Amino acid sequence: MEEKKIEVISAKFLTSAVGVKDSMPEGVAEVSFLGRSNVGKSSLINALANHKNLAKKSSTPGKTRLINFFEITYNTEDRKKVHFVDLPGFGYAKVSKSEQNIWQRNLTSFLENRLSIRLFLLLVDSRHRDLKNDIEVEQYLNSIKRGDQTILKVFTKIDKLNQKEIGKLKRENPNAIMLSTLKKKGISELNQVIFTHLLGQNAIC
Ligand SMILES: Nc1nc2c(ncn2[C@@H]2O[C@H](COP(=O)(O)OP(=O)(O)OP(=O)(O)O)[C@@H](O)[C@H]2O)c(=O)[nH]1
Ligand SMILES: [Mg+2]
Repeated sequence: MEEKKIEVISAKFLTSAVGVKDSMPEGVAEVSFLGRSNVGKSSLINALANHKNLAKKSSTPGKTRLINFFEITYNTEDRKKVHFVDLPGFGYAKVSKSEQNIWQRNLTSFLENRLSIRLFLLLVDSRHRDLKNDIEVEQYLNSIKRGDQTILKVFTKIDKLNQKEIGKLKRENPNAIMLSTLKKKGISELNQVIFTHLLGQNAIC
């Protein structure tokens, strides 16, 4: 049989949830997209799913206020499915403190109790790599991570870096995933990584 690369053949929005209680039933393996507001979470979901407007991207930070579930179907013979979960951005300063606290509680409860999560994708803007907020989120994820879960750091918007800066980023983070949704760089590679992590299979079908 001819081997072919894993690709997403269809993607659809399933539901939005406020927290763990009104989320999709558990069962299908999930990848959670985390990162500060405006880092490019929704754009990345659209790029991976090869779908322009699946997840709403916006120039207004904080657009994604709910937990959004998407069903992703791969081109395997048995049409394997996973869920992509788009989470509200951390560190959005323009909403009131009390609203931020409610988000935070809903979000942490979701991350700590949702058994279906296999992979936490922590998106970090490649231009701003040592922000306190991102470091705190990474530490937090490490503290809640179960044995069957993985945290992967992904550097976004590398089209904003020059060659010298990309070289430095690579030297400092030899195994990191770097991508640009704008230039479609690193997207296919990340799709293979997600498939392998979520379904425990080689990304060849
Ligand atoms: N230059 C560049 N811009 C990008 C890239 N990815 C996303 N953007 C832009 O960054 C902005 C924010 O993108 P979103 O995908 O909405 O970010 P988000 O993380 O979902 O933001 P929230 O929903 O607010 O948490 C948009 O204006 C995108 O067009 C990229 O690879 N390169
Ligand atoms: Mg978003």
